[in-house]
Amino acid sequence: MSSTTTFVSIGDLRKGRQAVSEVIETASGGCSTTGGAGKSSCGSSAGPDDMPQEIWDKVKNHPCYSEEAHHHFARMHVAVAPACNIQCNYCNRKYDCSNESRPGVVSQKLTPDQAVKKVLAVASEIPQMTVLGIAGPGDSLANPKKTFDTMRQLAEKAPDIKLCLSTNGLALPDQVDEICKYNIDHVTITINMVDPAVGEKIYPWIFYDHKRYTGYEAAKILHERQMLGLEMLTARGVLTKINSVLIPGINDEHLIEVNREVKKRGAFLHNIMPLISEPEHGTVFGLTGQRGPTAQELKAVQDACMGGANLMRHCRQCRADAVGLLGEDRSEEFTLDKIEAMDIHYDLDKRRAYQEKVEEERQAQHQAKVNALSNAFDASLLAGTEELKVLVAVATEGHGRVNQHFGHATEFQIFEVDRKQALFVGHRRVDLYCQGGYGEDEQLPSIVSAINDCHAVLVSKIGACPRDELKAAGIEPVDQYAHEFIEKAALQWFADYCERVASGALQHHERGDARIRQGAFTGGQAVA
Ligand code: CLF
Ligand code: SF4
Repeated sequence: MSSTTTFVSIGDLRKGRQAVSEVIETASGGCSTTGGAGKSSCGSSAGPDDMPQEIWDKVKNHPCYSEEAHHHFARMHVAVAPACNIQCNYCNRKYDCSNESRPGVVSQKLTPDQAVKKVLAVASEIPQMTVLGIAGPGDSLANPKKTFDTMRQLAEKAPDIKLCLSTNGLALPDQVDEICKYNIDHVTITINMVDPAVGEKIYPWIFYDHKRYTGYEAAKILHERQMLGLEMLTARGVLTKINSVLIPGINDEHLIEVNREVKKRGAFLHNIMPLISEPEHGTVFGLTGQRGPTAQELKAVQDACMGGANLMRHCRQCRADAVGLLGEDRSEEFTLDKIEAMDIHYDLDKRRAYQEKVEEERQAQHQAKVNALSNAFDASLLAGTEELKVLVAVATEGHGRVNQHFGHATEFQIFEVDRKQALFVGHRRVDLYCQGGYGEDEQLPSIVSAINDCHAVLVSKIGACPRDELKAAGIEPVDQYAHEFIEKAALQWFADYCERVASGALQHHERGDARIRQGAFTGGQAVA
């Protein structure tokens, strides 16, 4: 059953709906005068040419809202929101919010004053930290006093930091005014369904309007509040991202409808994340054996949503107290005792100067990609390769470059490359190969299987043993683009790959069941 507009309103909900139509009609007077959706082509890998300037200004240094920005800019979370007003079957309160965090206890819950001090400490040490998010460990809006106390102080003391929060959406319609008051112009709502029949398999209960609801009724209220909150935010110009947890067999195909419905309501981005359900986390799904999706299943659902709401594919399912670039965690450097000993100096000019340098590097990366596209593909040498499209895995420590040793990678970024573009499509976590200075050969099969749909892996360096193992699995190890920008390197490798295919030196095989045979890398870019 489609769920979007036909439900009977409940009490305040009815008032809320009336309120939102008023807001929509008077949208230009809100905390921002622009609609949230921008032009239809804007999205996580979009640039300034794809969206209005005022939207670009909001996303250009937000590592979650801009795929390009995540190579250069950092975010941090402060764990000031411990309580939650709903129960998700993928969450255990002893762990971080599974919506926004990978499981693992939050090291320290903070008061708003402690949180503000921590933000100023991180800002003075990490000038590329541009975004402060409140993402749990419970729900930010189930703890409105703590959340908005923190935001209010930061809006005054750290005016250059963008404010961001994530919520399950139940309390959202009541808090939109507060969100706008503190200029929180990025909000994430976790929406896993637009049909309560699906929702009741995910949410056993909610606590709403002083009452506990269960089953279908609970999911229906949550759904209506989520849709209403989304409409209210986009009407006020708040950039709104939707997170969805992909739960195989429960909402996988349904997420295509979710994507359609949130696009209709002006969502800026849709981030489809894999369910994490290890039994040791003690969640309902973990204990009942509900599995998460494979990387390939995740990509298939994301691909099926292409053409709808724009997709974010670089999410790292951060902890609720994460600090640093996406995918790295420096929170251990900023524990309360360490902050006490720090000389905190929040220097706005120094931060701006640093961020300008980062912006220059980012433009250089963009230009390198444009140049590679116009120079790398010599049509006369590449006949018959026009339709080729392959995945490559990249080892990177950040700054948008191929700058990590194979053995030091704990994840690979995955790019889909053809003759028109190198498009970031996700990342794959892997076990560390190099431990204590030595390669752990027993890790290799799991690393290879994590990237077994890729044709090549781009690294700054790689040892003889993993190189042989990758080649045997049909994955080309490539280290001659060390420290180059990623897209440029991927496009140049792909141009060479196409040349080898066009000349007959190499036979192209689709990855998956069909593997390139061992020994096929006899020329060109393969690392000898
Ligand atoms: Fe944090 Fe979320 Fe704001 Fe980003 S995270 S509150 S939007 S600043 Fe980002 Fe982390 Fe994914 Fe969240 S990578 S889990 S999407
Ligand atoms: Fe857990 Fe977040 Fe769901 Fe609340 S909204 S139950 S904290 S996953």
